[in-house]
Amino acid sequence: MAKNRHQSLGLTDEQAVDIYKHMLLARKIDERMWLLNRAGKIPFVISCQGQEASQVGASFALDRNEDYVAPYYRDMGVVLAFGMTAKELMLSAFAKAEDPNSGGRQMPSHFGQKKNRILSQSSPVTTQLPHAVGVALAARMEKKNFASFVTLGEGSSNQGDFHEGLNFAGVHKLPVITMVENNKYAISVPLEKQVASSNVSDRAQSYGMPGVTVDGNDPLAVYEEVKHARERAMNGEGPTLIEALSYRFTAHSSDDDDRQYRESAEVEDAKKKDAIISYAAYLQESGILTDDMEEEIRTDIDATVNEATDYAENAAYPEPESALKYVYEE
Ligand SMILES: Cc1ncc(C[n+]2csc(CCOP(=O)(O)OP(=O)(O)O)c2C)c(N)n1
Ligand SMILES: [Mg+2]
Repeated sequence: MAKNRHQSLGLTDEQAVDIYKHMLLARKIDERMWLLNRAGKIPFVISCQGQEASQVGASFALDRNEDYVAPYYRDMGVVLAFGMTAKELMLSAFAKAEDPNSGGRQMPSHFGQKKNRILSQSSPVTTQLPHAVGVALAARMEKKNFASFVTLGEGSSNQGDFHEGLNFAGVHKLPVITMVENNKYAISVPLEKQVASSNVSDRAQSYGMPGVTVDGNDPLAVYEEVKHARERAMNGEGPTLIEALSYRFTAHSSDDDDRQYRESAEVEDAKKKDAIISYAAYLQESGILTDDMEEEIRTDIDATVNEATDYAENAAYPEPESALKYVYEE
């Protein structure tokens, strides 16, 4: 990576380091969740590991005080950047009453937080896409200046909702940005058995919008594309489809054994391109991250993750009767 690229993209040194802090925080929370799961303390993990650069790079290109996001289950980097805290994520993992996503009712990683404009998602993949298109339609109808941003996996781009949502967005030129996080697998199904076209972004053409494929391990490259897409959206030029290429470092979830369908050598190879390492090196080479700063960042993040874990572990469960809440009008 060429030095000081962030400056030519309009990012301050502080913002460039902040991107790194968010990526690392997401990674560290995720790693802790796996330990808690294996220790029998939390029931389920579905990881962001390997996708943090795409998620955080994209989020920093949005207006994090105005735009709406419809994330999918791996998007810990997106929801952290939009204001959800480590503590809130842990409360969700432990299914505690204070979990802002669902009060401990939903599976973990089914994000939703009104105050941070994070749309609640349901389990059938890609249902969030038409929702995000609807939010963009609302922006148009109410003449408001915000964009809506939606993410999904590449396997999920084969669902009907993808076609219906993007076609509608294209016809009406709505301010919605779709980012497909292509991590090469849909559970056990490799990319070549999911998608017949060379790139998922090739599909944009049939919806009358630009489609780009970007290196999802490079947060600045993703930032640049999403920023451009947001400018288009705000100028009334309509939607954009972005495909961010990365790799899923963990098994699909804590209930999956990926040794059944991929070689560990392939995983190890992908980890050589880990954005946490390459982006830290970029910041070091640009002279804006020193060893001392890195040490301080890691110490702070460790403390944040420890505090969040302890708080959530000791927090109260919801009352059993509360499971009946919000089923009918309430
Ligand atoms: C409509 C629907 N079909 C199947 C599932 C089960 N399922 C959950 S995640 C997943 C794989 C999705 O793969 P991809 O879109 O590539 O996202 P990734 O998990 O790789 O990030 C499947 C099949 C589901 N949740 N919803
Ligand atoms: Mg995938």
